[in-house]
Amino acid sequence: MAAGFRAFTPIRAGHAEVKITAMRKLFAAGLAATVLVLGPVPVAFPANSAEGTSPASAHILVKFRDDGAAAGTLHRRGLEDGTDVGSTGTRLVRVPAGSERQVIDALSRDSHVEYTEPDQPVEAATSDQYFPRQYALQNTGQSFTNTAGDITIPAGTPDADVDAVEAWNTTTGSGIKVAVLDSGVASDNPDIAPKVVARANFSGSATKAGDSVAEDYYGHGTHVAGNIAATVNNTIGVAGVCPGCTILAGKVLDDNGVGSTRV
Ligand SMILES: [Ca+2]
Ligand SMILES: [Ca+2]
Repeated sequence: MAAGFRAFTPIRAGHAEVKITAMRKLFAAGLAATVLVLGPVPVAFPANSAEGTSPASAHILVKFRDDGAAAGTLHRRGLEDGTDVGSTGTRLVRVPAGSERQVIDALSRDSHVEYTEPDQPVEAATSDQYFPRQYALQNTGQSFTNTAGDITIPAGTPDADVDAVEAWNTTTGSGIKVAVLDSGVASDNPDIAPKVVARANFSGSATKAGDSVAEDYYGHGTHVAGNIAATVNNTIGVAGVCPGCTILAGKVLDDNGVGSTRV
């Protein structure tokens, strides 16, 4: 190998870290950006509710570490067994109205209890079509089926999420540009295309005749960009975790999702 020659290292979307010095230089020249590293695409699809602010409902939710200890633990506090909430393993337990927080505090200190929380009214957090499946953003213990309707995703653990809905009350990332160095971003995707503020093609795939920009014919980059900044509350697609962010679409993987460190 000649001195200074850098080995050609194939990179496939989702499998490896990408080091693209040349591209960084080009992007950095005109754009301040956060550089993403390619990684496995999270299976992120909705959870469609946010906790309301109404307090007392005379019920609380309780999940026990050992369900065999549930009845005894509740009876010692004068509470009934409660009813199962779906297949989550959580119980809906009736408590005296106004005592919800007091009972929760007491049960939270019990070693048999995994978690307990108020049973509060919820309201739709966003109108996005698939937000009810985005349990990574808002996990209410929801169960759902895939778009084909042939796979059922079992209920997860409520609140095992990134608290995206709560975070949006503080910031949606407005003013932040995120560089997605991937297979490009589809210009005809109405949920993410409006968020793309710059595009550059560093891949081996030339823009095809008729394309006004370097398109994403592989799909991975569009998926990643959508997870980041898909338009929220527009009734379509998903909600991005950072819906106020904009996207710098750097196409470094070709139309087969392959690139190299030399770019
Ligand atoms: Ca949460
Ligand atoms: Ca959307």
